[in-house]
This record gives sequence, structure tokens and C-alpha cells, in this order.
Amino acid sequence: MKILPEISRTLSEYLLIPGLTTEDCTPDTVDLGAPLVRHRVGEEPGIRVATPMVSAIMQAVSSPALAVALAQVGGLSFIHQNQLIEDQAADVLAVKRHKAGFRTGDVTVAPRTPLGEVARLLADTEQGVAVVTENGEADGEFAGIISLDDFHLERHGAGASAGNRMRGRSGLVTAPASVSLSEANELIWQHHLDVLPVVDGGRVVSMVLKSDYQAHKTYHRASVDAEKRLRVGAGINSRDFKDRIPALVEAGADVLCLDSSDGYSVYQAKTLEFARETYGEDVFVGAGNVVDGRAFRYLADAGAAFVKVGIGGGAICTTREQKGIGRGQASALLDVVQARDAHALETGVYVPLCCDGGLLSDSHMAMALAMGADFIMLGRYFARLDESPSRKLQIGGQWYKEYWGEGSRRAQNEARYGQRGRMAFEEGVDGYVPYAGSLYDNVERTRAKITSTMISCGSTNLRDFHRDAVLVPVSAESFKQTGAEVQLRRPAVDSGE
Ligand code: MZP
Repeated sequence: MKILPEISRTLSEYLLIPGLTTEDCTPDTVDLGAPLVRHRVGEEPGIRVATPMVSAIMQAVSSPALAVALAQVGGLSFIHQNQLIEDQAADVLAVKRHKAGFRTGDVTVAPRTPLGEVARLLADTEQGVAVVTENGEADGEFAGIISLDDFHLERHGAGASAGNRMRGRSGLVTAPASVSLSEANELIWQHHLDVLPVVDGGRVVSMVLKSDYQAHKTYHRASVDAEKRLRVGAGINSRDFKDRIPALVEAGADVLCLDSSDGYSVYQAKTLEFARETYGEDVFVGAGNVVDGRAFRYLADAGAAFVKVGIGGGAICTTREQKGIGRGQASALLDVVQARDAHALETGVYVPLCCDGGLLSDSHMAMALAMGADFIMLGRYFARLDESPSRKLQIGGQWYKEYWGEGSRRAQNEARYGQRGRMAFEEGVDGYVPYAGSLYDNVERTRAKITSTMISCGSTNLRDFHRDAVLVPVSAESFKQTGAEVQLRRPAVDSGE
């Protein structure tokens, strides 16, 4: 037995001391771009993200709809692996079939066309939306709209029938061909539409999607690769990897990630070895999770493309309570950052770090990046948003979205939490998180806050932020003084946290 001398600390236990802000340090000059995968020091990584945020490998979080939205704003999703291989590959394909900034085209279908058939038609023609006309012909009377998202909503049990969705979607609000994107956006929000048909001479000529306006505003940041396809990642496990990896690679996944609560294992090394022997340097596989430098080194030496840090800190996680395993996220991160930097110095290879779990506020995210994380993985944050696949419901006058852990009975993620193929006990909870609106608005606001923190610290990019950030641990007494001290607080305008 050995007891480490340092206390296990969380991200809330630190504050940042401002650095000198110079004139060239402004919101326009701050670059939040980060390497996603291993690369030689001084060379460009195979994948970079413009927004250092990725979505958790979880049923309640990473669906194709969320992956499309997150890639459009410069982040990346990992489609969850707690499903059949063919279903996960289909989800990856659905994201890869969306082109960045894609618009609708000329697919027309008749009312009550089965959703599967519409989805196939859309996939074959690389369109996002089909127009429903009363006779199924382009010159028929406009009756509604079906999008690829409808198919996924239905498949994931949102309970919408084709007919309902068609009626729900159509709204019969149309815009003239001369409509500007911002006018279209006004109409979309005013009438609660997902899509707005644009008509010319009584014919639908195109469509504006709810996301188009935001995508247009943030388009230059979109995570794209060959032929402007949106980038997407996918979770894998160390059991069926010999079948799952080839299927996901074939579907076009840009990066894979081992999904485990404790990644310090020979099983992860064997999975990484299989990927390397089969695909050489062409397939990137991240590994984890770890909470110390030893485990980082083991996975980095085994070829991990990046390493995820964090055990027991997730908003839905009860691992620390159930098994006594874990470490405060700040202590874990600081230890692993040292090991990453030592490894880079020694081998000339930089293996990025992902801070995963327990990031409850934008200031936690800024703190994780200041401490040396290259990018952050979020579950609760994305589960609260329109684009997540979970149900939205009203409880006591407030809107919530469901959010459940992969270690909960509901998720039954045996590959991640099972012992000998079955889950003997739960390590996660099933609950609700306050609904927080659209991913586009939330990510924009989070980017603004992180940018503002970096400006205060005088850094214009994350590498400088890692090098120059000055952190101080806070005492229990000063911790109490962190918030505002007034008797009654007006509700915050910012619903992001
Ligand atoms: P959070 O962003 O919701 O706080 O945490 C998300 C992370 O929690 C995931 O990326 C994963 O590492 C972890 N997780 C997922 N399910 C469980 C569980 O059921 C869990 N215990 O800990």
C-alpha cells in the first residue's frame, strides 16, 4: 500500500490570476483551435478542431443530429458504442452524408411514404430534407417536409409517426425566394419551425433549416475533411473491436475512441495494437480514461491517438461511491499533463489530452484548458440541448431533458461497465437536467466565456494559455466568497449554466 502525499483536488479549488492583456489580445485574435490526435512536435496533427469541445460517448448525448450541429460549430461528436455495430455505423454514415452548410434539394415524396424509404432516398441523393407533396411529384401541392432527423428520431423511439412528423414539420409558413438568411431565421423562431420552405411562383424552390443561420454564422469553423464532409468520431470497446473498428472505418468515422471508465488495462493496449497492425497510421484511436501519469504513459506507448482523463467526476457517475475509485479532476489532469509533456520531450511525439467529466460550468472548462487539457469532453452540457436525442419534458413548470449514465440500468452498457459480460451493479444514475436551448447558442456563449478568460490571462491560443496560465488553489474560506452576495438575485439572462 502507498499513500500519495498530495490531496485530491477538483477544478473548483483553483482560480486563475490575470496576466498582462496586450492590444493584440482581442476576441477576434483568440484562437481556440486544438490538436485532436498525436503528431510529431512542431508538425501539424492529422485532425485539429476549431472548438475544443467533444461530446461524450453516451446514448443520451451523441446522436447524428447532435454530431452534425457540433461539427458545424467546430467541435466533434463520438457516436456511442452501446448499440449494434451496424446501427452505430449507420449513425456515422448519416453524419458523413451531411455536407457542411448543406442545403435541401429536389427530393419529393408522397404523404405517408415510409420514413426508412425517405431516409434511403435522402442518403442516396445526399440531401438533408425531402419535400412532401400531395401526389409525390415536384409540381404537386406542398404538404410537408421530412428530414433525415425524423428518421433518427423515430428509430430512437421518440414515438413520432411519419404522418405526425409531416404535419408537425410543415407549418405551412413559407418565405419568398428573396428572403435573407436572417429574415428566414426570424420566421423560423417566430413559428417554431425546424425548416422553412422557400417558394417562388407557388413552387417550393429550396428550404432554410433552423441550423442554417447559425451554421452560416459559424461556417468558417466547421470540422470538415475530404469533400467538405462533416467530421465525426465513434466509440469502441475492447471486446468486439475486431468487428466494430472495420465497420466504423468503412462508414467513414474520422477518429475512434475506446470507451471505458478505467482505461489502464492490457485490453486497451491489445485494441490499439489491432488498430495499428491493421491500419498503420491511417486510423486514429483515442484511449482512457486515466487519472495518473503512469496510466497515460502506458497508453501513449501503446499508440493512443489521444488520452482521456477523468474517473468518477461525471455528473451522472457513482463510481467513486460504488468502488472507491477515482481522483479529483484537477489533480488527475495536472499529473497527466506533466506526463504528456515529459513524453513529448523524450519521444518528440505529442499525445493530446482530453479532460472528461464533471465540467459543470464554463469556468471549469476554462480551468481545464488552463491546466493543460487540449480539449474537453462533455455529457451533461450537451444532453441539455435541443440536438441531444433524449426526451424533453416539463416538470413543475420547468423544462428538462433526460440524462442517464452509461453505467445506469437504463443504458446497460455492459462493454463499459460489465463484469464477465453483465452488469452486477449500477455505477450511474438516470435523471433530468434543465433544458438549455440550442447547441449553436450554447457553444457560442461558452466560446465567448473561454475567450474572455484567455484574454484576461493574456493568451491568444491554447498553447500559450497552457504555458502562461497562473493558477492558485483557493482556501475553503475564499471559496465561500466566489459568488455574488445579494439578498435577491434577478434570474440570469444566460441560461447556459
Ligand atoms: P459529464 O460531462 O456529464 O459530467 O460527464 C460525462 C462523462 O461521464 C462521460 O464522458 C463518461 O466518461 C462518464 N460517464 C458516463 N456514464 C457514466 C456512468 O454511468 C459516467 N457512471 O461516469
